[in-house]
Amino acid sequence: MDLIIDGWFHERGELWPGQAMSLQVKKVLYHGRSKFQDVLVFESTNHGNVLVLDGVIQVTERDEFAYQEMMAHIPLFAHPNPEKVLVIGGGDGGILREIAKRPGVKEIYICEIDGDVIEYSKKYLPSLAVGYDDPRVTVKVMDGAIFMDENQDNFDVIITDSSDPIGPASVLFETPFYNAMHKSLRDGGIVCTQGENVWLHLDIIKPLMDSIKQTYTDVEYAYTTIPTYPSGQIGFIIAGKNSGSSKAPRREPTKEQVDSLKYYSSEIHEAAFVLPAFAKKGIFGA
Ligand code: JFQ
Repeated sequence: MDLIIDGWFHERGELWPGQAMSLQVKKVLYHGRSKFQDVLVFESTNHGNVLVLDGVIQVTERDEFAYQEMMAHIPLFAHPNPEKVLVIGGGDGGILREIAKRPGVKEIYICEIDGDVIEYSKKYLPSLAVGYDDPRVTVKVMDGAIFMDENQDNFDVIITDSSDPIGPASVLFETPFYNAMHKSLRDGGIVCTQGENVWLHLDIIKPLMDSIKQTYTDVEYAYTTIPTYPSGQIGFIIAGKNSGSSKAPRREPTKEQVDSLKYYSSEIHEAAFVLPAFAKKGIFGA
């Protein structure tokens, strides 16, 4: 399928039938195949540089902060004292950039399976890949499940910044992966994972959340708004290992952090868990 027609990139996908996000292309910066997927990076007319994997928009420079900030700071501000953090996926580095804003964090690990995503993000998405420059970061180009198996009882927060459940990331939406994260968490730890969209994917979200309730103590759902993801929003599954609820932040951002944040605030942390009635019913029942 042609991704770019008449100078416009169209994001068509099995997971959002009958709709497509389109962005106008100024210049293709890279297009090739990694060991795992099709990788496209283009400069858009109005959204900065854009990373696309297997035809699906991963980030645009214009709105990526709405996702990365919320995905990182909801679990980090919900946890009383996160010192050791693991990121699975997230090869663009944006989540690392956000975690690095927290001085209390001592060690940050990232497991990205596709080294090409890291390489091309460093080249074309420097404002995200700056996350790799933090000295607390250790990079593992490997399968996150294997790394977690080798590192049990180890992390305060695990963030799974994955692509959609079609292709290389599909295992990340299954119960065994959540069991592996649970084993790799310290007591009191929190996981935050890419949780798709309530307009499109209640059939994926509900059974997954129901099943992980058998392992995790606190299973909650929050969302952010982001114009270039399907239907303009994306959710997060947030689950704890005896953490208590993550709905209220346990600390406020410092003045310096507030200055560096464009989307996250203590107010929006709490608001993000308030779901429209249909979504609340669809995920948690009546
Ligand atoms: C950004 N760091 C990773 N994650 C992007 N449909 C996903 C990409 C595909 C989308 C949902 C989010």
